[in-house]
Amino acid sequence: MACVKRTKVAENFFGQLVIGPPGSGKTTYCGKIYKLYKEKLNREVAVINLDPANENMCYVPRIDIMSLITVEEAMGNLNLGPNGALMYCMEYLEENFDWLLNQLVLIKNSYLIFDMPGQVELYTHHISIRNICEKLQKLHYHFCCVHMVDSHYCSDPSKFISTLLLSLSTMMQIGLPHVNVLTKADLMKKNSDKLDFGIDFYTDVLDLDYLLQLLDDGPFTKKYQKLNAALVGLVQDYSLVCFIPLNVYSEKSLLNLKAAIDRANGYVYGSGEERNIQSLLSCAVGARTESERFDTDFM
Ligand SMILES: Nc1nc2c(ncn2[C@@H]2O[C@H](COP(=O)(O)OP(=O)(O)O)[C@@H](O)[C@H]2O)c(=O)[nH]1
Ligand SMILES: [Mg+2]
Repeated sequence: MACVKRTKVAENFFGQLVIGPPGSGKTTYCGKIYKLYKEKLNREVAVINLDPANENMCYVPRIDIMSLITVEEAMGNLNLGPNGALMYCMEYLEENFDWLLNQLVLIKNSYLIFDMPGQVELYTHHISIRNICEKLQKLHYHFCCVHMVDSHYCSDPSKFISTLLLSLSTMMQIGLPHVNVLTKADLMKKNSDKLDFGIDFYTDVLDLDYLLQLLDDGPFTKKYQKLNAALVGLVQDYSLVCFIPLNVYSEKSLLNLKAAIDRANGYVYGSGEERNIQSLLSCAVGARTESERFDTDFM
């Protein structure tokens, strides 16, 4: 008689944490990708707002931190400024983790999209969001960070090197799989004649020696040649940062990003959604699929 070993398979949950500086396009993206998943891809999906100062939600959140606490309340009750109040709200959420979890467990079989607050210090050195993610990971929530940065920062070498450092330090601090995104790629393409390099220079981040030359010649940064070399060297040594361009108004662009995110958080393996041999193979070697190769058609 065949001996069948029964093991209880834990339920897995998948999703993405949409992070990035204020105004980078997080909320707009959450609204658009929610619609795409739901209406075009038939994926059960829920958006969760964890930004306690979110003003322009273009979706109906399934869970909303603003019903627990808002930045305005924290400012008024504790006499804090906007940044301090936001930090407080995230610490309050960490203390009230059960408030979040009790609602999350009610959302069955849905892919989760978290619209996160924008202050960068929450991801570069504050600990609450990292702690919340760690707790959820232990409960079989498989997330990746979708880190949105405005492509406007490509317009100036010193802004671009800051962007690279921000992305790198966020990747280190949060410790989740990461997909870095250059948002508003439509505007980037429109203004590409004003950029120092071709668009793929900013997305692929392969050879920063050219950037170093510009920094060393810049009116402000030429004073700091050793520092410039050290910063560029740091980014190159880690060799972790590259970007996917996103024009949120283009379906092709959203699908291109979706493919990378599905691989980063493991959704492509763990869900019942049709698996694509090509993407599995390319994931195994860490490559991009043909359709994900840099393509300016959609920008
Ligand atoms: N042209 C263009 N504008 C965008 C894009 N994504 C977002 N925006 C605009 O950027 C602004 C800030 O977006 P929002 O989603 O509120 O940013 P958040 O603060 O990161 O949540 C809004 O006016 C959006 O319409 C894009 O891909 N292209
Ligand atoms: Mg927002």
